[in-house]
Amino acid sequence: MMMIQSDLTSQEQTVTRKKVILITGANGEVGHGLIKQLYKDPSAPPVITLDIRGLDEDIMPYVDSSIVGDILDNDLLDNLTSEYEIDTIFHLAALLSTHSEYRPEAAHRVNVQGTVNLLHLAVEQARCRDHPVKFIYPSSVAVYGMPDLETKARVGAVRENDFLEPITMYGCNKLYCEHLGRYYTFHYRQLAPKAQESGVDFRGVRFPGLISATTMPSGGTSDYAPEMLHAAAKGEPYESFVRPDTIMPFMAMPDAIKALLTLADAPRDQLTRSVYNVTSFSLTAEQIAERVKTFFPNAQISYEPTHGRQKIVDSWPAAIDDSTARADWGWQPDYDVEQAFADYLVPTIKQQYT
Ligand code: AKB
Repeated sequence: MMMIQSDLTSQEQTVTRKKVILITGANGEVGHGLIKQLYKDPSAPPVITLDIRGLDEDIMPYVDSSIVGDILDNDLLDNLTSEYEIDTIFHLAALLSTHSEYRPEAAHRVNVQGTVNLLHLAVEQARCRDHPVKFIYPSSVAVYGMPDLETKARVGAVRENDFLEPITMYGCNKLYCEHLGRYYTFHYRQLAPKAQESGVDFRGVRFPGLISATTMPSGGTSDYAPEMLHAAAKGEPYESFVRPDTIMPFMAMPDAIKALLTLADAPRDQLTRSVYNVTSFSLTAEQIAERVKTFFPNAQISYEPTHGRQKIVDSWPAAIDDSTARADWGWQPDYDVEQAFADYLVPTIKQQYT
């Protein structure tokens, strides 16, 4: 990718700003894992975080500074530009699928306008530092919309360009933002008299449902899987809001962090797409319950499907095909379903609740 033109005077360019990685929505479950992993990497620039909620106390020692604020606050984002040289943005802030259905317009503001604001920040940063800014974006299996259960069962793993008719606000937001990322990277201001690249190097992954042993998701529709496990570990009964035969793809949290970091490190010229599927294993709700009961034999799991959330998970594919990520940047998960439960989820969760 070419170098970015700079409008700054040489005097302005000599003002040194601290080189950092910015993580938005850092106090969510992906953010926590990502921060800890980046902290272990001596070659990674320090991390600054931006979240509407304060960062949890136990994560504070791993970051350079944590800003409490809104990605819709443009003044705040402008201040970041003047203070920091942002090398990479992990834009994790979003309202998840269930929350977004209750507040669709708010979801659009946060998920779409928030992303536009961060993309604009990346353009400004790239100009100031005369170097591209990596923009790492977690998209979701929610961008897909399977027309019916028969098709879902018949087609199995879907590829990146198939069935892109999401039925949720969140899915629509994620799909549109994937396109925005591609636009900013390859077509930004294409009619300007002096064509100039934006300097945004956008890379996205479409995550399946994520299961973390240490944090609970909030506001998602794939949440029944982690909720089932955490309830069993705490000795509490759990009522699943989807049918036992409901199937979708999942991944253990450490693999989600691995996917973000591996994609961020991949050489640009090896990437053939802006957004890649990544996945690990597909299970029905009943198969998850059976695994949970293997490790927590007293778990009480029942099923009380709610029409709306059931319909959302039914619209997501049973599996996603991540062969392009495997071919382009060597993606492969560390945890298959056996390892995810036996080596990561169960031991970590037992430690947490005892
Ligand atoms: C959600 O349920 O909204 C998320 C997702 C599948 O992206 N976990």
